[in-house]
Parts: sequence; C-alpha cells; structure tokens
Amino acid sequence: MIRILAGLMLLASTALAQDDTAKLYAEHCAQCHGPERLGGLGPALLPENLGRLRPAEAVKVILEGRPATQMQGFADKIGKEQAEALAKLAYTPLATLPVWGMAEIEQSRIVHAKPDSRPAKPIHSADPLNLFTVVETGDHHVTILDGDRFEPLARFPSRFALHGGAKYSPDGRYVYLGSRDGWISKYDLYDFALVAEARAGINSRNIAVSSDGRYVIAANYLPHSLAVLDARDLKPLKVIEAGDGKGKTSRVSAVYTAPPRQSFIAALKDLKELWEIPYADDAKPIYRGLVHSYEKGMVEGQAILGPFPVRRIEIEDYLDDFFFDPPYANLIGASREGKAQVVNLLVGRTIKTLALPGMPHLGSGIAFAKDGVPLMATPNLKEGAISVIDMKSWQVVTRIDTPGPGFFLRGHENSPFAWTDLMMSKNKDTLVILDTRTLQVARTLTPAPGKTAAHVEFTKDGKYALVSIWEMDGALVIYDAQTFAEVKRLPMKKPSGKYNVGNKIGYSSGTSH
Ligand code: DHE
Repeated sequence: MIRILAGLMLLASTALAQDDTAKLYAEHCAQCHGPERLGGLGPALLPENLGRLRPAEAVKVILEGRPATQMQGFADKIGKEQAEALAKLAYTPLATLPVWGMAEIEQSRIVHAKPDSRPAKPIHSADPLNLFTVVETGDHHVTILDGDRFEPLARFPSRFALHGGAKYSPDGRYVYLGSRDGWISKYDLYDFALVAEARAGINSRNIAVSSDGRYVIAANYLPHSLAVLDARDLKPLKVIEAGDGKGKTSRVSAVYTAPPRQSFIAALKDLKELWEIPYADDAKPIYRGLVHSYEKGMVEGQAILGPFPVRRIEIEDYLDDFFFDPPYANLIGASREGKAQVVNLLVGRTIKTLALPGMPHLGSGIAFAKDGVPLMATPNLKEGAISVIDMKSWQVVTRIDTPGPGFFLRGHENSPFAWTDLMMSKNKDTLVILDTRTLQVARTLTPAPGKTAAHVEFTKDGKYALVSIWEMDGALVIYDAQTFAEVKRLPMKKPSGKYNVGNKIGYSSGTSH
C-alpha cells in the first residue's frame, strides 16, 4: 500500500514538474520562440533544429544567453533545475511536426493587387533609385524614405519581425521583405502598395530574388526547406527539402543570388554542404553531371520555366554565414565557431581554410581595394576586431582593433570610410569609422549617448550615411559622410536595417546583397 502511494506521489510530482515546465515556458520563452516552440522572433526549439547544440550547452544558453542574438540570460529569474527542465522540453519532439509544403504556401497566399493593375510610372517625384526601405522592428512597420530630401514617403505595417536585408527586383521597382515567421511580402515602390504575400515557411532565415527578377526564394529553419516562388504574385513553384537524400535534413543558414552564375547559393546549417540552385532556363546543360535532381518547376504561360536543380558542393565545415568575392567565383564562409573556409564555386570545393578570431559575421562583410589589391573586411560578433582579408591569396592582411564587438560594416565606392558599430559591447552607443586607405580607425561617433547605434547605409552617391538609433524611441540619424556633421534626425521606432535601392540593385561593394 505504502509503495503504491509513493508511486502515485511520484507520478503526481512528475506531472506537476511537467506543468511547471510548461508554465515556465509560457512565461519566459513563448513570446519569442512561439507557444508551440515553432519559432517567432527566436528560432524554433525542437530537437530537429538543435542538432549542433549539446543539451548542457542549451542549459548554459538559457541561463547566460547566446552571444550575437536577442537571447538574454535568465539566470536572474530561474534556477539551474528549471533551466534543465526547459532544455529537456526543447529536446522533446512534438507529437507531429507541422507540414508546410506547396499546398500550405498556396493557401496562405494573398494577392492584394493584381500584377496587371500596377501603374506605369511612379506616383511620386523622388529618385526611384535613391529610395530607402527602412525596417522599424519596434512596432513592425516599414518606412519608405526619399534619399535626397530625407523625408518619409510612406509607412506601412509589416509582418512580424522582419529579418535580413530587404531585396529588390532588378529594376528597383518592387521590394521583397522576409519575416522570421516565414512571410514574404512584395511591395510596389511606384504607388506604395502591397502587391502580394505568401508564407513560405514556419520559421525562416532570409530571402533572395533572382537576378533576372523572376523568382523569390526563402531559406527556412522550419521546415528544413527552400521554397521558390514566382516573383510576380508569389505563387509557389517548388519546395526543395534541404537534406542529404539519405534521411538527414538540415536548417538552411541563408540563401543569396549569384548574378553572374544565374543561380541561388544556399548554405546549410546541419550538413557540410553548400548548394547551388541555377534558375536560368538553360541550366541543365551547364550543370550536367553535377545535379542530383532535375525537375521542371511549374510552368505558367510560356514565360516561367523553373527547373531549380540542386548542385551539392561538399565542404569542410558547416556554414552559418558567408560572403562572395565580387566576381562570384569564390565565397568565404564560417561557422559561428570561427573556422572560415573559402569555397571555389567553379571547381566546387573548399580551397582554403583560415582561422578568424571570435565569431566573424561574414554576411556583413564589405569589399574594397587598396593599392590595387582586392580586400574584404568582416566584423566580429565576439571580439572587438575587424578582419581584413586579401581576396587573391585569401590571407588575413590585418586586424583592426575596435573598442568592442559589433554586428554590421558598411562602405561605399565613393567614400574612403567604412562604418561599423559596437552593438555587442558596452560601447554600443558608439560607431567606429575606419579609413580603408590606411586600414586604421579614423574616428568614433556617438549619435545618442547611452542608446544603441547600429547599421549604416549610404545614399546612392555615397555622400550621406544613415545610422539607426536602435531603440523604441529611436531615430534615423543622417550624417554627411565626408565631414561627419549631422544633417538630420528622423524619429523612428527601433529602426534596424535600411536598404538603398540604387546600392542594392547596383551591387555596391560596400553593402550586402
Ligand atoms: Fe541577422 C541579416 C543571420 C541575429 C538583424 N542576419 C542577416 C543575414 C543572416 C543573418 C544570414 C543575411 C540575410 C540577408 O540579408 O538576406 N542574424 C543572423 C543570425 O544567425 C543571428 C546572429 C542569430 C539569429 O537570431 O538568427 C542574427 N540579426 C540578428 C539580430 O539579433 C539582429 C541584430 C536584430 C533582428 O532584427 O533580429 C539582426 N540581420 C539583421 C539585419 C540584417 C541581418 C538588420 C540585414 C543586414 C543588411 O544590411 O543586409
């Protein structure tokens, strides 16, 4: 009898513990990671997505936070035992994993304005190539800014938690925005109208637009897939499972377009593979022998033919982040652990590995030349250092020390200065300006003491630099990029990235693409 009672008490206490964990999750985690652990502002917390994180590490992350992310430590709110229970929950599979394929994307799709109902020319008088798309994450809005007069032209609500760069159609008319919860929105900069939206995944990383303007692709964390959509109305064309073909699947770290190659390049987070997905109609002969699958995408009229075959490139380590050299012949990528590798896209293999300090943020790298030598520079999420790399020898030329780690780096062909932030440090209110001629720090700027300053983008002509004061009562501060004098300050709600049409569609070497 006593044994039965003890057993019942144990059961009750386990049930209570589970309840407690669920309550803890709802209180501390659900807001960012979603009530069902499917992700939101933070990534999905499922065993399928935690393959590279050991459970003991997960407990540490819960208590101490994760560098370079929005994940703060909870040690002041919960104890080790509670953190262990939460980590255990994160490694517990869901009874059923939600499906998000062609049918679900199609069902989610909203066509706000028919592609053939669009105006023939802009309804505004601003220079269409000097517009900025400014993402305000504070209240999930987007502002379209005239880059000559620095006046907002339009402001509209966005999907939840936009992340990654805004992407433009090759003519700069349309902007495509991707949210962490998988939505892609297409917006017309001619008349400031939302054209179409579709949810390409449940938890996504970023999007890319093909250089011919025909396709949009989303890199997903959940499901483990890439989704290709028709850029005209976001109709799904193909969902490609990100896997090794033998049962192991992977999150997709990021996807970009490589214009001279007419292909998308995607990095995988849980497989040591880099994928090239050509989108040109004649891709089949080019990739004969390298392609593991070849299927025609959906045909719409005669205009859209999307084969989207996948060329797998086996590489030496996982890639969380990468940067192309300007001819798109090589890319340099790194895992968050700091081991960088150069992959040659022509031969399809790693040609060099190099040690970079801390946690390089290659996605934020820039290219420039010094004394005729093509260089790139990358910020670092963990160390106060900008690494400068020779893109011919792929050797580190120098390390420029800064007063703390930062997130973004930005330059422009018409300016000798590159701007970086110290967002990941106690000096987060300060920007560091580097002289690319001397590879030295030229000066620092503190636009709003005590407030985070980060993410810079130049105007099309490189004359002005726009800086975010990354706070709820934040601002966009416009500086003369030569004299560093403040020109204007526009109040904004936690502005994160800002993307200049001309710099993006012109593939400026000082900005991300
Ligand atoms: Fe980003 C771009 C990955 C955290 C704001 N970030 C990107 C890109 C990648 C990436 C792969 C390039 C996509 C593109 O432009 O198409 N980001 C990651 C991470 O792995 C990381 C470290 C962890 C995570 O939470 O996913 C991360 N990023 C953040 C943030 O915490 C930031 C500061 C705030 C936020 O909004 O989430 C943030 N990331 C940004 C911004 C860009 C970006 C503003 C676009 C930069 C650009 O100029 O192109």
